[in-house]
Amino acid sequence: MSASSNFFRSPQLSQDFKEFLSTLPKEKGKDSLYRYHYQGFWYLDLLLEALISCQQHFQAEDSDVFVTSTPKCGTTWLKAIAFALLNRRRHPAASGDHPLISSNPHDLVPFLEMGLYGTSKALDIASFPSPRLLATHVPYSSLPESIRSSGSKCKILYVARDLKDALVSEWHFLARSGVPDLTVAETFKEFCEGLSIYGPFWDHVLGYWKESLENPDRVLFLKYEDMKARPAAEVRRVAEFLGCPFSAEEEEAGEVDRIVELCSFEGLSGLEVNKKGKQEVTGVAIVDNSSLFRRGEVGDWKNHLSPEMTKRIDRIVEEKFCGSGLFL
Ligand code: PAP
Repeated sequence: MSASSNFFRSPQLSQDFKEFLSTLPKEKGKDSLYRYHYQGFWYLDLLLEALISCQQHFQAEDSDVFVTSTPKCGTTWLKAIAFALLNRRRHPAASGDHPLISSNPHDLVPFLEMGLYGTSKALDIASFPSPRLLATHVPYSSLPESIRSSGSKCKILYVARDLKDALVSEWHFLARSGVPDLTVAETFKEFCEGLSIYGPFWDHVLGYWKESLENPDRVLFLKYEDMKARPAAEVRRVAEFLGCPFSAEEEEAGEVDRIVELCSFEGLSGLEVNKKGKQEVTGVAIVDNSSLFRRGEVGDWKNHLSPEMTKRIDRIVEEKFCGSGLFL
């Protein structure tokens, strides 16, 4: 593919950081942008600069809640659910002026590294209400030490998804957002080689999976497919994990179902803000909010991947997950 991407903005990197980048292994993606290998994962330069600054400066608080994922696995959805759960006293799901009705979930739950440490957008952490609700695509092993340290009590929600659906979702998203010549075969190859942004996909998923087994009070591992199959049960699970389980009165009043409905694909994608609004994705690109809501289904990969592709990617994932107890 020869098209140069207009998806990501030209980075304004410092000289010191450029020198540091020159020491890292790099690979050119099919979108013509370089990925840099840092601590075992692949990053675009601007994301990496923000991550390193975040690693050096971010101080977690015990009450912090993080929505984590590798891209296209259900971040927007889980952000909405976490926001609705934590704020339900102030904003009951049925209230006509709920913030999720007028704001995209990404505006309500900013990305830690790009929102707070990115060059293009600096939020003031001091102004965040408690508990602070933030998101990140950063792999577990590269999270700032204050989040991972053994004494930390902050809560981490992680959502994973069938790699095949994530890659098809990523391909559509990039094609729609300014990389129009990208083929699904090119995206497939990049995922298979572990070169997707924040990839390798399987290492990202396994990092959080292992941590969820070792520290189940700290990391809750969710699957997109489970959330689609039984949304109310998964919403209850998230509420319990976050220490805000539904009371008998709330159950009786139907608050669980209201949150499920408010945060559902149909509920969010039909809102004016998500049909017409725009979004600064991780601080590096402006995209239509509608591009974050495509089909919201399980198994759309069947419409795009050949039997050979399916066989190859399933074999890779099976090998990588072998012995972990994880099935996606
Ligand atoms: P991000 O990493 O850019 O934030 P993310 O929200 O993780 O993206 O993933 C987008 C996918 O979630 C899209 O999947 P698709 O391309 O297969 O359709 C999007 O449609 C889906 N999605 C967004 N909101 C919801 C929701 N409320 N319920 C179910 N799926 C959703």
